[in-house]
Amino acid sequence: MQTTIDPKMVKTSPKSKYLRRYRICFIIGIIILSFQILLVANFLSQNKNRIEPEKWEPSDSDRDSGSNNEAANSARRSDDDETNLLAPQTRKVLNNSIQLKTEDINFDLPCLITEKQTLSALNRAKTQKCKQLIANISCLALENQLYPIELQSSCPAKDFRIGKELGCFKDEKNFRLLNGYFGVNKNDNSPKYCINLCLQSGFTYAGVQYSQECFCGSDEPPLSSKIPDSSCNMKCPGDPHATCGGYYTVNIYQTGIKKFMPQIANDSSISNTNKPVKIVFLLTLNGRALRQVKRLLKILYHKDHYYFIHVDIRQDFLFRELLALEKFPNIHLTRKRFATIWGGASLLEMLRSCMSELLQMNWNWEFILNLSESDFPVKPVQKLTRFLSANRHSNFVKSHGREVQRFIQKQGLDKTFVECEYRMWRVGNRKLPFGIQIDGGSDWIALSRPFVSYVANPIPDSLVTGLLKVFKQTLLPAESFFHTVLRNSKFCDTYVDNNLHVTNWKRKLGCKCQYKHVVDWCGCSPNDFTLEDWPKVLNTLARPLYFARKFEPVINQAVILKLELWLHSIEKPSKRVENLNSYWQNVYHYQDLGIQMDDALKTLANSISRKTSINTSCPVNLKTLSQINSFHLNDHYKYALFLYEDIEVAVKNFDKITVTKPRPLMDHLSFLMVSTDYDQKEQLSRNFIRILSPYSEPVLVYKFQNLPKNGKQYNLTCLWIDPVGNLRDVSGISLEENSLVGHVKPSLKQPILPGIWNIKILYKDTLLAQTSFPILPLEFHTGKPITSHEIAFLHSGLTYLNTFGDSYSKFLPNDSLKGLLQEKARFNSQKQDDSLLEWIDSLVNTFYFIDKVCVNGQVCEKIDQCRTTQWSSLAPDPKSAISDVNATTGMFDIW
Ligand SMILES: *[C@@H]1O[C@H](CO)[C@@H](O)[C@H](O)[C@H]1NC(C)=O
Ligand SMILES: *[C@@H]1O[C@H](CO)[C@@H](O)[C@H](O)[C@H]1NC(C)=O
Ligand SMILES: *[C@@H]1O[C@H](CO)[C@@H](O)[C@H](O)[C@H]1NC(C)=O
Ligand SMILES: *[C@@H]1O[C@H](CO)[C@@H](O)[C@H](O)[C@H]1NC(C)=O
Ligand SMILES: *[C@@H]1O[C@H](CO)[C@@H](O)[C@H](O)[C@H]1NC(C)=O
Ligand SMILES: *[C@@H]1O[C@H](CO)[C@@H](O)[C@H](O)[C@H]1NC(C)=O
Ligand SMILES: *[C@@H]1O[C@H](CO)[C@@H](O)[C@H](O)[C@H]1NC(C)=O
Ligand SMILES: CC(=O)N[C@H]1CO[C@H](CO)[C@@H](O)[C@@H]1O
Repeated sequence: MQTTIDPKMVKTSPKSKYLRRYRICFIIGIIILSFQILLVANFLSQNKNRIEPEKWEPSDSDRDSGSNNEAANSARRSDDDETNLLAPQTRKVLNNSIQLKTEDINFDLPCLITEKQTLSALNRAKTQKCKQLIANISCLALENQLYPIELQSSCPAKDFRIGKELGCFKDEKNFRLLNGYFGVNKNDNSPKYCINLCLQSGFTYAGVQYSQECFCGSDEPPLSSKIPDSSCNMKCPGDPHATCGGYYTVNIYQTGIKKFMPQIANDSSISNTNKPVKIVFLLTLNGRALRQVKRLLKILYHKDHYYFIHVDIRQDFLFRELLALEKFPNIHLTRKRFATIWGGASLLEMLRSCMSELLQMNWNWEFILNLSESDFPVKPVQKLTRFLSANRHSNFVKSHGREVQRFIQKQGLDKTFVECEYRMWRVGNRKLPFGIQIDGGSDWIALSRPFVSYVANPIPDSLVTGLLKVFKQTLLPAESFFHTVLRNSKFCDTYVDNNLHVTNWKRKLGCKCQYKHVVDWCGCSPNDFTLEDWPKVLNTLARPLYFARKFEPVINQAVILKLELWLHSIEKPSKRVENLNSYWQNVYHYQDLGIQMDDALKTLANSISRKTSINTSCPVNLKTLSQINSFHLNDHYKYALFLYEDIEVAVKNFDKITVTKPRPLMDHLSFLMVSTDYDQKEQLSRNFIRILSPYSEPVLVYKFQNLPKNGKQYNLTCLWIDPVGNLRDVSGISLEENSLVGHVKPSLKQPILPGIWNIKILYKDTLLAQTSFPILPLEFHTGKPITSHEIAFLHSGLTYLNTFGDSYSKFLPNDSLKGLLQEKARFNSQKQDDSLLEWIDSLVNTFYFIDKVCVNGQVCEKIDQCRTTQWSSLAPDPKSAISDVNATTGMFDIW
């Protein structure tokens, strides 16, 4: 058959029957072909779904709670939409035929494992202990020994009984008797299957119809719709002995639960003569934001409440520094500390441990309220106290508010997870126990003492025991364990659907699969509040919301100050408060245990001490480094502060940017820098000091401003040129009106060659700008002075072939220059001892400078005392200083 045909010819010679036949043939051919393409595409996309079931999942399903504000509501909805759009992007195709790397396993597998998810986890886990745990759990699950098959709800349900048959009813297409949920299952549908599904989703009635369909609803079907049983006569695919309705006829059953109605919280503003409740603020802390934690404690503190603090076991800095606060009898740090990862099952273990300790202490609290270092109140604590006093026995949790089956899938509740090596491994699918409702949502909660005693009882009842087994293998257990216990226990009538929090979701930024380094899943994270988000704070005013998150002073401290003033109903401080807009965050402390100081940071710190001793004629001790802090002023990173025994040095980065062609683009460049640890959510690098070593993964961070709004897209090219003049990577930046901030990450092989690297930015073959950055050679390796063996490996970089051809050669050094650079690099790579230090110092001198110096105690001519400066970490910081409780108010004074 001829494959091409000239359509003009067909038209111009309509009489030619022969050609017309060809045309028809051709068209049919095209139709068949496109149909096939469609099929293949469809197959491929389905296949992709099947191979990689990893779905996007809401980390923390906080919704904008109980909003009566239309704008806020629609904002939330569109934020939710973002999440769905995200899913395909975050999927990666897994290798379909996974083979177990048996050579990596030195124990006998307890059973035959064929499940791909398990095999993948077994291959990726590093230690034998973790591999064995994964195998043990997976085999128990396979043998149905891991989870309870069925659990009994103890939420009183009066006349409702699981599986009670109500008979056959007439249904209507446009007016369904059961309209809460609808599902089709061609293989498993049966009354039992459908009842379980509806019960799990919290519905009172389940109905099977047309053999394959399952309907759920909470409204009782009217007796008027009842018809003779013989009208329901279709067989069930999942149970040959049962009938599954018929054509618009439905067999309806009770699921055994009554219609769920969350409690409406009492309004505390209306006459409240209740005795005030005593609250435990359970602070679960991580990180090094000590000054922010103190600021939070200051605003939360009242002598009649309690402050119970869990610090992650790896964070000894925070723990050590906060211990001093135990001089207040109502502040306590637990000594039973856990290492918790995001989404990890250990979180639940930690929370239950804290709760049981709290139950045993002689503190007579009535509520536990969960907070972290990134929360801040949006109402004074007295208001919270009044509110909880009016709602004494209620439990405050926030439900996801979506369709339950969808929630289960998104949240991965139908998967078994195993936690080890600080990771949540997904090992396979599972069935949730029959007989209970599943609920979940936000993991920010306020629970009453009776419920806490029930759920944290050391000898729990069968419901809690069973659910603990399930949630031990659950991703993000704190987001659904308490909800599920609450809904299925005798406390079901105390459920208030409000977690008292407002969360700053910006899913477009926060749902970039944030946590895949610690979980086999995609997670989201809310954004930090900035001044721009202030309207969201104002919105909480008339609503029963008492906290907001997240706040992070290294990102934005201005909003924290504004909030603090707002809470104290003042416009501005009545007196001058020192360093109100400054923030210091510890990076290193000499007493730090466990985590070793970064080798590059230590190398830099030593170089800075050498640099300082040349500059000051003062007899100060620069030998012992005591602390490193990052200093932020007016929400901009300003200095790395190196505090030695009696002197502190403020170090700043030089910006090495040369713009060669300012117009029309580069005059809009607001910054350009190379760093590591880019935070996609906050759109900045968290490596403020910008230290890069042979082991770093550099990123170029850029920001443009006020680009002309002409709808134009600029595709820029970045050349990454190593210290010897080789092109190591080429990456693209695509600039449009709505992508003015961003980052590009080159793929550089480690160890990266130390020395000065260059980046050239091109637009259509024109050099627009360039910048350079240092890869610091190391004086230390894993904490010890580097050996000549390590130097040989680390300081020569990795030699590999260039694959970029000649197209950019005019932007690279010519051969004679390259020869010189290579000679120099070879010479450098052999440097040891003093000559190595000299090389380090010359790089440090090129990229960092000492802007300020102060002394502590020591008297030195012309050098300021640290305490009197406005930048030293020893300068006064009244906003974070905790002194004495004010006897009149029972609280800490603000500053
Ligand atoms: C998939 O895995 C098998 C065995 O582990 C391996 O031989 C094959 O190359 C892999 N295929 C891809 C596309 O990675
Ligand atoms: C796995 O199970 C075996 C046999 O029951 C046991 O000896 C081993 O300690 C378990 N290992 C882990 C890490 O759970
Ligand atoms: C509201 O207050 C009444 C009377 O004090 C109390 O019985 C009821 O349980 C309260 N409601 C909630 C949700 O706590
Ligand atoms: C340190 O010394 C160098 C040259 O010796 C000088 O240029 C620089 O300004 C000095 N810095 C300070 C902070 O004194
Ligand atoms: C820029 O690059 C993107 C993809 O990288 C491409 O879709 C777009 O057409 C390019 N735009 C221009 C103006 O070249
Ligand atoms: C190579 O480049 C250097 C510096 O750009 C220049 O001075 C030199 O003349 C060039 N040599 C050749 C052979 O082009
Ligand atoms: C204690 O608080 C009261 C009321 O706010 C205030 O007037 C007083 O000055 C505070 N006392 C001290 C010692 O600051
Ligand atoms: C249920 C609960 O209390 N959850 C949270 C308590 O606070 C930490 C953060 O510090 C959350 O991650 C928990 O999930």
